[in-house]
Amino acid sequence: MTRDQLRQHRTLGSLDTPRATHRLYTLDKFAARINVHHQLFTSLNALMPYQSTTTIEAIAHDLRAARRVLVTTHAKPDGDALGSVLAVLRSCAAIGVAADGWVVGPCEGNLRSFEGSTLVRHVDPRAPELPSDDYDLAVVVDTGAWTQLEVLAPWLRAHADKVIGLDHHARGDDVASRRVIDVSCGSCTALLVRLVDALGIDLAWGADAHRKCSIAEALYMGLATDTGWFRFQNARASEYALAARLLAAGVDKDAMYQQIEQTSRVARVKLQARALSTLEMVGQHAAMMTLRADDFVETGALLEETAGIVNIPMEINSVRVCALVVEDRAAGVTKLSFRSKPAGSDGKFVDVNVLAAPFGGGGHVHAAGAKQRDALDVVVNKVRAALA
Ligand SMILES: [Mn+2]
Repeated sequence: MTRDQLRQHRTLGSLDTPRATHRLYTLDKFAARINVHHQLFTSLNALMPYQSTTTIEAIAHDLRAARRVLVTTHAKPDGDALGSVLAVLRSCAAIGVAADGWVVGPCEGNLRSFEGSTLVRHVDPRAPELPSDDYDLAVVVDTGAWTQLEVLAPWLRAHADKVIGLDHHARGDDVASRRVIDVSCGSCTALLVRLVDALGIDLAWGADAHRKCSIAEALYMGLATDTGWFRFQNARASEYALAARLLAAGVDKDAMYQQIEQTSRVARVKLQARALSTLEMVGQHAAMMTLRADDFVETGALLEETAGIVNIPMEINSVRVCALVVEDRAAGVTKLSFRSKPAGSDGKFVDVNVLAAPFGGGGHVHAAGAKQRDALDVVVNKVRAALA
């Protein structure tokens, strides 16, 4: 069990929302047609449901006509976000349009290793270097939420007329008035393959002698990671069909799996052992684990290496909900992570967003977190009581 369960929760969260009504969409088109004052249009746009306002073909046309393109995605990019950025950058290169990636970090090194010679600027959010005005088009992929764009949000607001969006999430803001949103895509890259096709580019474009750095590889990185390597609900026939196309285009799936998923340090696996040694069942359906500050000192693991550990007790048949309590001595807080399984055959599940609320936290139905000022042992007792 690794980070991919986290990805599953995010993806499931985006799939369970019904599509917005069609009525407001027509209003959006009406507003555009009568060319209302820009500010009015912007405020109308903010009220618009998060759904497509243009077509892949129109975006392909915009890309061909562009002089210099900025490509970005949500901060702390995951495999789908970075894969989407790389796929658009390589597509621009294939049609001879200059393009730069601008990504707000941090981004895991195992993902960055797929960049090859494709230029991606990793912006440090604490000391951000911002883009110049020398872009006539900006493409935002795998998000449409202002908060996720962090330090790049002001630049995108200032260049709103140049921004187009491609996303597969159900919720988003008015980052891109021209956008294509398809929640039926298992990854953003599953949407982007239509753009690559519309541009008439070979999926193997960019491949080196070792089959690396192609558009297909970038698309597969997003597809494989967002579907939990084709195990989650969002891996449907269309995702397998796309995988087949990408493998036929030369993707080395076994090398990619190793390069993305099997990169833990020894210290991280030892930290995992520490967590597991504290595993406690609370009743039949809840599990709790604890990591003390000393566990990090003694294993040499970093705080960020706890990612995914909370999910391990999900392997237990009866477990429906898990909690991981982590002592962060440097920050003087105790961190809580909660996860739950989707509804089983009896239709029952635990809403961890509700569970985290009394701890001053929240999140999603199946993934939530919180921070407490109390000492570890006090928090552990509170969590045990909440799970009982
Ligand atoms: Mn995604």
